[in-house]
Amino acid sequence: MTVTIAREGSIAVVTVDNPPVNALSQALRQGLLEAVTELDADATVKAVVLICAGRTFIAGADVNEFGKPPQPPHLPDVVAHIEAAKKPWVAAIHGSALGGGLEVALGCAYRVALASASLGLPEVKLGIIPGAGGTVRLPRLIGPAAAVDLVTSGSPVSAKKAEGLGLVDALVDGDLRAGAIGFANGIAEKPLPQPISRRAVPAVEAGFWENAEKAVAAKAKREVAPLRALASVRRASETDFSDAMAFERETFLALRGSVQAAALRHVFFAERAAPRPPELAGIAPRDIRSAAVIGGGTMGAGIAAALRDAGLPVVLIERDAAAVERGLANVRAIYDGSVKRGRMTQALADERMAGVTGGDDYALLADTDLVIEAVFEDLAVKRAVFEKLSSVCRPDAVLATNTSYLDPNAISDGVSHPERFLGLHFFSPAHIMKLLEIVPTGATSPEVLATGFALARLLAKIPVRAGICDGFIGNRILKVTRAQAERLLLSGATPSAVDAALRAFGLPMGPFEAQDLGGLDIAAFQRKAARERGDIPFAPVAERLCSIQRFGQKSGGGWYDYQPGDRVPKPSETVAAIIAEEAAGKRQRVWNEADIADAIVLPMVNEATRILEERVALRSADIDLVKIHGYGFPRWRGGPMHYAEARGLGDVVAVLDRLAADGLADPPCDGLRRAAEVGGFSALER
Ligand code: 3H9
Repeated sequence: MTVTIAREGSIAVVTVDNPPVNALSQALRQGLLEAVTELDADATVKAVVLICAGRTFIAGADVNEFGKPPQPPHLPDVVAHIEAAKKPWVAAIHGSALGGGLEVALGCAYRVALASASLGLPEVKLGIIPGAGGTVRLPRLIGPAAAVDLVTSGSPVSAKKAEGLGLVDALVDGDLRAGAIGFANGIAEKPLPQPISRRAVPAVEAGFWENAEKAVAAKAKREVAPLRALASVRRASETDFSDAMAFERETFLALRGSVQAAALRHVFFAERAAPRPPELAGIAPRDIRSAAVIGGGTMGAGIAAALRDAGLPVVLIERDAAAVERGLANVRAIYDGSVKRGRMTQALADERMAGVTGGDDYALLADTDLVIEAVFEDLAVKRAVFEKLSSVCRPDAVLATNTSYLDPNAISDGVSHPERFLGLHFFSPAHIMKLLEIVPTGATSPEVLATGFALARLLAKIPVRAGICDGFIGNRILKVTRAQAERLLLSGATPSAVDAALRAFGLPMGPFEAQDLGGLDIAAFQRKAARERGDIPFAPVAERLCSIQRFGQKSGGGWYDYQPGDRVPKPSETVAAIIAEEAAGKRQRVWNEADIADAIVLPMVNEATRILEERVALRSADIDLVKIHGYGFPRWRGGPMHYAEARGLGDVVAVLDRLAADGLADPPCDGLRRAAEVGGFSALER
């Protein structure tokens, strides 16, 4: 039974049990409606506690139902019934009261919560707005300013903060059920409080809505839902309850079927599927209780902080005492930064730092469960590290390389017990970036691969399995992005036009701005290594910029010029002259924003399809996660593969054919043509 009723004296306890997160399925909505009717009719009941079994209070509408027509009873009606109940309902909240879950709680006369609980309306993160009175009741309960924050950000607040806002009436210590029953007994004889729907919305200062609109629009960029959510709170504040409810519902239903909502739902489910890939079901990971990092540079320090933040004791190994000190200072700088930004207390930072020890003696790793190598990208240097690790570490210790473009098979050559070796490719800054590419070699055991995924869960990262090729999934696609960007320069586009077009598409930065920020020297170094392997990377302009020491912001100029102390990119005459020389004799055309975005994004999709065909990625959704979490691809577009499918693969093929005919892109690969014929990438996912 999804909804059951028990009695504790004159208090009825309605328990919702709909694993895993008590999402508001049709059966649950029906069960709640019937509970109201039954308890209204029961004269022995004075008050009702609504509580949930399992890990959380109701976490929202059932996202699985969003692709289908809404089934009655509709949630707004269920909430209205609870609000109109003859007995006071008390929502007893643990875990998360989210979306429709919070809306149900807003229908209750009171809300009590464990201090560890959180409450929020995350709908905008799914491309929709609350659809059961969230935008209408919230401003009536906590005022428009706080309601705007909650609804337009989609971020939950802690129960303690919610209590301060007036969203929670009391915090419960210890046993929630007992505490909530105690609270219910305390209010059972009191008159029912005025339903939230009948309360007035407090007035706002002049200009409040205009300012809120500017702030929300600036943050949302091209995402639609946040501004629509704001419009709904505004309507709720300026009109009566039933008109506001109708406006909210209409907006909710319109957005529910939108392209952005479908993309965000796709990402929601892809993110939840990623940590538990079906091919590893039932394979037990090894225990990881201690970790070490070899190399204390930016990457190594970030990885050390990520491991430490997950509660592991960490040893940082460097060449000599001075390098150990520098490495530890790099880790400390990360924690100092967190304290400065208010993300962490000094005491917590000190505690984290106390769990990081440094040394230059590999013997310190004799009993470490996991060692991650993050030294210079040089095969001989890395091999030397693993030779030492092979001789000191336990045979069951997991050994990982953080290489971003060397071949892990070659690095692991000579490692004792090679089944315990794998690639763990973190993204910089490693303590912040969510993506983790997990790269098994030919010898990695399933158990060690499963350990990589378990580690990602521990670190709260999004893991994606990647096969071995130059650049794995993410950097291999990035190479195509950059090559396409240069192709456009040679055919009439400017760096600023390309960057502006990709920002308009939704990326936080264009490819040239991004290279200036990160430094052109890193890619130049990688191209040199690629040439030594016999590849022919395409970067004629970037090569020339590097040859005159234009490495980006750090050298005062790269693709753009920079004034000293100013990071604002200015078009560069030097660069324009180099582009003109390189473009001499090539056909020039006029580019608009949409064509530029197509000429960069669709070749990315083409390369991603090859990656799928070659089984370097197992699922197209994995590629979407890589681009969203590692490279800033707009989440609301669902990632490049979802974007291509939503746009229509036939159209993607046609555009690529046209670009290829003009020499501006590779023609669509066979896999892409095949996927277009059947209308999706699942055909390639074998
Ligand atoms: C809404 O409410 C609209 C209303 O305003 C309008 C109504 C008219 N539906 O994240 P986890 C599954 S919009 C269906 O790993 P955690 C998830 O796929 C909704 N399934 O757990 C996974 O399945 P599996 C607003 C859901 O403990 C399993 O539950 N609500 C839903 O780390 C565990 O998930 C939200 O956006 C759902 N709503 O975190 C809340 N939620 O085991 C989104 C989860 O098969 N959910 N699943 O892989 C969350 O934020 C987290 O799941 C939560 C638990 C914090 C609750």
